Amino acid sequence: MADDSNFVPLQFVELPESEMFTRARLFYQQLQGRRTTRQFSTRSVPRELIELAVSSAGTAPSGAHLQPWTFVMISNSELKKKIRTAAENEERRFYAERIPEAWEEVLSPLGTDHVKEHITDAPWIVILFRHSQRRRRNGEMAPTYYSQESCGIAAGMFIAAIHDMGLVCLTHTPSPMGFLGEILERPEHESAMLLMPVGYPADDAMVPDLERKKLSEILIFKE
Ligand code: IYR
Repeated sequence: MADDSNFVPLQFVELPESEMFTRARLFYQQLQGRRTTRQFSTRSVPRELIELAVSSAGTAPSGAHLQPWTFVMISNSELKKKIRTAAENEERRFYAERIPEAWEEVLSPLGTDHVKEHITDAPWIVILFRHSQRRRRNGEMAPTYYSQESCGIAAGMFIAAIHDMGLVCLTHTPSPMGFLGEILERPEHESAMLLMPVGYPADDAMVPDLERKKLSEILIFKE
């Protein structure tokens, strides 16, 4: 058992149940309005807004509290162009040669292709790097734990924060994305996991007419 001196009292504020219901409904309603967007306006967005979303993401729980993530925020046009070119080169091969039939079956209704305008249109590109290892104070490398889960949770919190502040984002996964670590000069133990353009949607942005699964399809009760 850890030494008590490592612990502080939990700052828990209990809410009346009626307020819990009100908040829970509002939160759901707010998230229900989120849509992944592929067409971005070039309109600028203050850097501090995106920094706040990264701060929110950084509150995510993580395996052994190792916080195995680095977020790289890019607004530099030259760098965005370089990343877009590299992503499109990979994606061109993916769509033309590598895409398995079963994958094409579920992707074609979404109308995606190798052209990635969002990388240069969006004012900010946020790239989430997952740490597969950590560096000890003495410089030695040691494992991280549940880094996929931890980064997945952090990404979800980032996406929710972006939506909540009234902006949109796309969870883009150029495949493979090793080029991002090279271009952004990240250390070997960090691998790019998500590339997220963030900003305002284009005036004529369209999204697929999707339906979300009903609660009864995603939830099983054992009472
Ligand atoms: N990485 C490709 C393909 C792609 C894969 C999935 I799964 C998507 O939901 C959407 C696209 C691309 O970004 O186009």
